[in-house]
Parts: sequence; structure tokens; C-alpha cells
Amino acid sequence: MITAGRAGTRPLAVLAMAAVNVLVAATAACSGADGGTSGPAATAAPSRAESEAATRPPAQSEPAAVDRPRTLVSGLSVPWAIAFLPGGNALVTERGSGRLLQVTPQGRTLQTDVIEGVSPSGEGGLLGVAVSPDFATDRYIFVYFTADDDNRVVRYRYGDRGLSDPVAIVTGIPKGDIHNGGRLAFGPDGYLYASTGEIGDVGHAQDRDSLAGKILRMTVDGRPAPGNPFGNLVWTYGHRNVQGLAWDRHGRMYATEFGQYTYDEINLIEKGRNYGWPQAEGMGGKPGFTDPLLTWSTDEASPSGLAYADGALWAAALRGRRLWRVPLDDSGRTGRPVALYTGDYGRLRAVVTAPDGMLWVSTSNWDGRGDPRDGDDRILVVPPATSAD
Ligand SMILES: [Ca+2]
Repeated sequence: MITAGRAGTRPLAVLAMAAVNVLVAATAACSGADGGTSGPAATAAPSRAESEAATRPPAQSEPAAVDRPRTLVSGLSVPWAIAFLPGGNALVTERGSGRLLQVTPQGRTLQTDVIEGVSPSGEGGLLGVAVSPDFATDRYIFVYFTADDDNRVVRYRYGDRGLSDPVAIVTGIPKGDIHNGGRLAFGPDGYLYASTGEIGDVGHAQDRDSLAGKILRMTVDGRPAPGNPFGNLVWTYGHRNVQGLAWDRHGRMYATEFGQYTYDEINLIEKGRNYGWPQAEGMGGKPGFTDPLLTWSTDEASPSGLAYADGALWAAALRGRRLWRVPLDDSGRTGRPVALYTGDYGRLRAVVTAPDGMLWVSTSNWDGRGDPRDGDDRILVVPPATSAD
């Protein structure tokens, strides 16, 4: 079920959901681990998608055929993150191969580099990528990856001849088989944000001296950004596993978060706040913890990437195998979410807004928890403005 938080909008009621939830609950296991399912729950998703398709209310109808996504790139392996260079080409990471691809808006791969030192295992590997806001002059790009002993953020110079001048700007982020976080993005303030996970060790999230279970904010040299609340890299804490970061046109920051058994979240991210994990999951209503704006059941979402476009947040769902459109009003309140393409493309991982306003969305069907089909994994181009609502 979807529950609106501060938005004050009514919960989405889908009558058929009750029966469907019984099916899922009967086989449910911890799904928060990167939106995976352990055991038989993995087989529940297709049945659920079919049931829902048959009973989806009009407000959740799919866009017309003309608005269907188109495949821009196919044959990838777990494309985890996408970031645009000035000029409109994009950098794409692959989790297991450690490859960093440069893809044109026409879908051609112009350049392929391999990040050295990536040690993929479980949910770890080459994860986030970000491009310096001053790329035209500094040529900096940043990647977040799992190495032999840690997760780390490494800066490179990126040019026609490949990568050079690697500098590990943050090391020692705890690594694990699950919950490695991994998203990188520059905020409108010009600083680099990194999301980390608590690696399945719940003690990290509330420990402000641990880099795990946090959203970090840093300079391009990996130092705490001016104005950080605790004098270190930590911007917010009490996170379980954040893999999506986005800002709206007013500069407000949002993040997706994997819940454990019950509630995935979208949070409004504000300096120094404690988002509750492990004391609270979903709407805790407990003093000292910031509640999410919105929650989903883990089988509907397990949201990874997050983008902002056309007055809405867009969350890519792994286990939920759909793209969520969450309308935002001018004050940052969330409206009623709309599920798009449920089951059509499998697990969805990254979603970013391209310079032309389209959304680029990656599938994640080769991550060990999906059902790959011909052409997977893909990058899809989705028109945000024409999607149904
Ligand atoms: Ca929370």
C-alpha cells in the first residue's frame, strides 16, 4: 500500500491489493536488500503484476502507446548509474564489469574505460558516477565503488584518451554484501553528495562517526563541505540504504530509501536530520526522527534511482519492476504516486533527467535477482511530460 505522509493526501486504495498482498505476504522475505527477494518471494512478483494490471484503477493507467519508452542502449550488464557530460553525452557505470561507458544521445557508445580496483560482490561493485559542475575546466568525474576493503569515492580526470589522475577522495566507507549505498550527485550548492548503506550492520546508521548509513556531503577533494552539521562528511544519518538522490527546481533535496520488511521511503533531506533507522522504519512518528514524505510496501517499490523532472519525482523500482511518478507541488508536498510500465521492463535501477528533459532509465535484470530477456540490460528513454497522471 502507498501511504502519503505530510502531503495530507489520502492513501491510495486499490481493492484488489488486499488479495494480492496475501499472496506476497505468504512468501515475503526481507526485500530491502537492494530490492532483492530471498527465497520464494521472487516468484510472487509476476503474478502480482498481472493481478494489478487487470485491476488498476483509471488514475494509474499507462500512457498511450506513443509515449512508450524507447530502448536507447541494449546488451549492458547492470548499468547502475548515469551522469551527463556537458554537450549531452552520458557516462554509464556497469556494476560487475567495472566499465565506464560514454554514450551519445543517439545510443552509440563512444568510449569505454574500466575503473581499476573494483571488487564486485553481492550488491557491491562499480556504483555511482557524477560529473563535476566545472567539468569544462577541471575535467573531473567521480565514481563510487566497492574495492577490496571498503567502499570509496575516487576522482579522475576524464578525457578523450580515457581516465587519468585517480585520487581516492573518500576511503573507508564500510562495505558489505548488501546495503552499499552508492549514489553520487552534485547538489545545486555545487557540493558532491554520496549515499551510503549500513551494510546490514544496523549499528552504523545512528553512529555519526561512521560513514555507513549516511548521506555525505563533500568538496571535490573529499573534505567535509562548508556548513556540514557535525564537522565531518555526514549531512544526514539514520539511513538504511539510500540509492537515489534528486533535487527539485526549488533546490529541495529528496532521497529514496530501502525499507526492511514493510516500508520503502522517499525522504525530504534536510541538513543534520536523523531519518530513524533502525529505530523507525516508515512513518515512525517518534520524536527526534524525521518521517518520510511517502512510503510504499517493499514489494511495490524497493526504489533505487531518483530523478526530478516536469514537476515530479521519478523513482526506479527494483523489486516493484516499475517507474513511479510522484507529483510534487511548489511547497514540496507529494501527491498521489502513479505506477508506470509495471512489469514491462523488469527491474529498474537508475533514473536521471537528460539535458533535453527526457528521462533515461536503466534496467537491472542481470543483477542476479531479475529475469533477463533479450536485449537486457537496457537504457530506456522515457518522456516525462506525457506520462499519464
Ligand atoms: Ca526512515
